Amino acid sequence: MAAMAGRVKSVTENPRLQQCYVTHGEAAARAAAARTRAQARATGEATLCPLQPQNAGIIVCGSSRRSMVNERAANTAPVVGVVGATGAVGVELLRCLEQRRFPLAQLRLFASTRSAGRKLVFRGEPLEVRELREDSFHGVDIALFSAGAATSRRFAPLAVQAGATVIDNSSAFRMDPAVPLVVPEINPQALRSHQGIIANPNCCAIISITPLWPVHRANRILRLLLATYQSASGAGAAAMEELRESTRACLEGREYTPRVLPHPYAFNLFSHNTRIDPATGYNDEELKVIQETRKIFGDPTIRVSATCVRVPVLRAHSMAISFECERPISPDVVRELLRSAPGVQLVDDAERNYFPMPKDASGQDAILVGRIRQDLSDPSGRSIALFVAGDQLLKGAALNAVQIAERL
Ligand code: NAP
Ligand code: 2RA
Repeated sequence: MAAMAGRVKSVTENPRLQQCYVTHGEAAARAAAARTRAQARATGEATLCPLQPQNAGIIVCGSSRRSMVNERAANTAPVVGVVGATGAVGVELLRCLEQRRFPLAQLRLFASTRSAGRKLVFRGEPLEVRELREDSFHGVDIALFSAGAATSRRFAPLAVQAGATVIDNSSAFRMDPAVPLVVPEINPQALRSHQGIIANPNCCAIISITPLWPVHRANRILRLLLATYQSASGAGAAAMEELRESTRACLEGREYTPRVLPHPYAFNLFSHNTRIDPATGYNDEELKVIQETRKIFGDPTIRVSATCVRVPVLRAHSMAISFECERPISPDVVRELLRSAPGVQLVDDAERNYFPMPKDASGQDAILVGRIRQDLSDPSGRSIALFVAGDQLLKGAALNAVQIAERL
């Protein structure tokens, strides 16, 4: 969270917000106040959140219907809502907020009716999960969504209307030109243009291109080929359970009928469980990596191809990557560029045959990168092959979202 400094301003002093309240009502004024706060944070100026319920005090304005609302005390920490708090990503969002000591006025947890009433522990205290409803966002400043694209499409606009800034882990808004798609290590400047919703990219896109960004800046990448080895947790908590259960059944010689994923998972691997696009033959996961790479890099000309595969690993995705640069490039130059790259850790020990593994990447913030070598299929010396492993629940989802929230 950017440090709050400078003069404190409230809606009572801000004629634009007062007028907005009078003309358009509380929800619109709250949205405008949220935008003002974001701008103020970007410029280092502090504001009050006067339309939030936990602010004490009174502001008086000229609406004929509602002339008074509660104004908060000068509390600049936001109220954060986590939508999908009980899921594989949701649980990690809570951990990231806790471990990174994210400043909070309040944390509210939401899920479906199935989990309403459940308690999750946050900072040592049990917090009740509430059913997500249309009026859930009253007083929420930042809403972290990880409950699938359908839920985001329905509820994210309501959250924005209520004054929240949404950081969405689903694919619902990623390719919307009005929505920034952000990896803080790559394109933090895109956050400046948000209009209430910020999209967190696809996990494979984040994990594969974060280490490539320093290379792209030094020697433009023209073409990128990748093959993924995606873990069960990428398909949610239920898929992790299916991997455990089916493996147990297989070892005990019992029949197991898959319920979550389309194919037997134990001691097997299969093409990613998303729809195949009839026009291209690529599945949706592969198309996301292709399109999102272009948007995040701000380079519509980069040529990308991907083959996405689900493997029987519980956590952390891996990728074999090959890329072609504009000019010749050596493995040593890539190693040097990555040694100081943010969010990246080199694991490239040829002597011990020790390279990135999902086991090592699990629970780690950093994306592990190794097996850096010249791609021998390109005699021009412009291509490099490497291997990465990254925790897709963390950098591929929860951590990236919290890093974005820290910049608001
Ligand atoms: P998950 O483990 O299946 O969890 C889904 C969460 O959403 C649960 O908390 C569930 O609540 C909640 N939910 C489902 N339907 C809901 C509804 N109608 N209203 C409110 N809450 C609802 O899935 P996940 O893996 O965490 O993925 C969540 C989102 O993050 C997806 O959009 C996914 O594409 C995205 N994502 C996932 C990963 C990953 O590695 N898993 C990475 C990047 C992005 P209940 O407990 O009540 O069912
Ligand atoms: C996966 N794209 O299938 C997901 C993670 N969101 O692994």
